Amino acid sequence: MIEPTLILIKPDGLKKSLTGNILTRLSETKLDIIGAKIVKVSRELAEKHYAGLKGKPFFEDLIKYLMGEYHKKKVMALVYWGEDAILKVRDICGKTNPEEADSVSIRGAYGRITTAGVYENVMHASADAADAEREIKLWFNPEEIIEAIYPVEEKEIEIIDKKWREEA
Ligand code: DAT
Ligand code: MG
Repeated sequence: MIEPTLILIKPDGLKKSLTGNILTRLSETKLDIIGAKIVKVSRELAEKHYAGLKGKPFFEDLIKYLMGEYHKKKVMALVYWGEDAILKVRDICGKTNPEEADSVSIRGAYGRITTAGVYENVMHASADAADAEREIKLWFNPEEIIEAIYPVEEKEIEIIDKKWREEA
C-alpha cells in the first residue's frame, strides 16, 4: 500500500551532526520525501506526540529528551511516502532499545542508552498507519506536505501571520 510515515530526527541526532548520515540511510528505502522542516518542540507537542506513553516511569525524561533539554532544542520532522513506507522505515530504523537494535540499523549504529537510562535512539518512525496519520497531523499542516495524503477542508479562521518585514 502507498502510505505516508512520520520520521523525526531527534535532538541527539542533530547535536551529533547525524542528519546527513540518517537521510542517506533512509534513501536506501527509495521512498519520497513529501514534507520536511526543523521544529523547536514545545512541551505540549512532545506530550501529544508521546501521549500513549503517559504514566510510564521514563515519560518525563522522554519529553525532556524530545524537547532538546539534553542536546539541542530542535528536531527535524519529515514525511516519507511510498509503498509500505511504515514498515520499510521501521526496518531500517531498528528496535526501540538501541542496544537491542541490529547494529546496521540507524538506532543500532548511532543510538545509546545514557547512564540515567534515557534511550537516545536518534530517530522516531511511525509504528502503524493510525499512528502515522495522528503524528503527521500533529507535526504538519496540510500545505506543508506536497501530496494530498489525507482529506482537507477549508476553514475561515482569523490569524495573525508573520511576514518578512519590507525594508524601506
Ligand atoms: P518506538 O520509538 O520504537 O516506536 P515506543 O513508541 O514504544 O518505541 O517508545 C517511544 C520512545 O520512548 C522510544 O523511542 C524511547 C522511549 N522508550 C521506550 N521504552 C523505553 C524504556 N523502557 N526506557 C526508556 N525509554 C524508553
Ligand atoms: Mg512508537
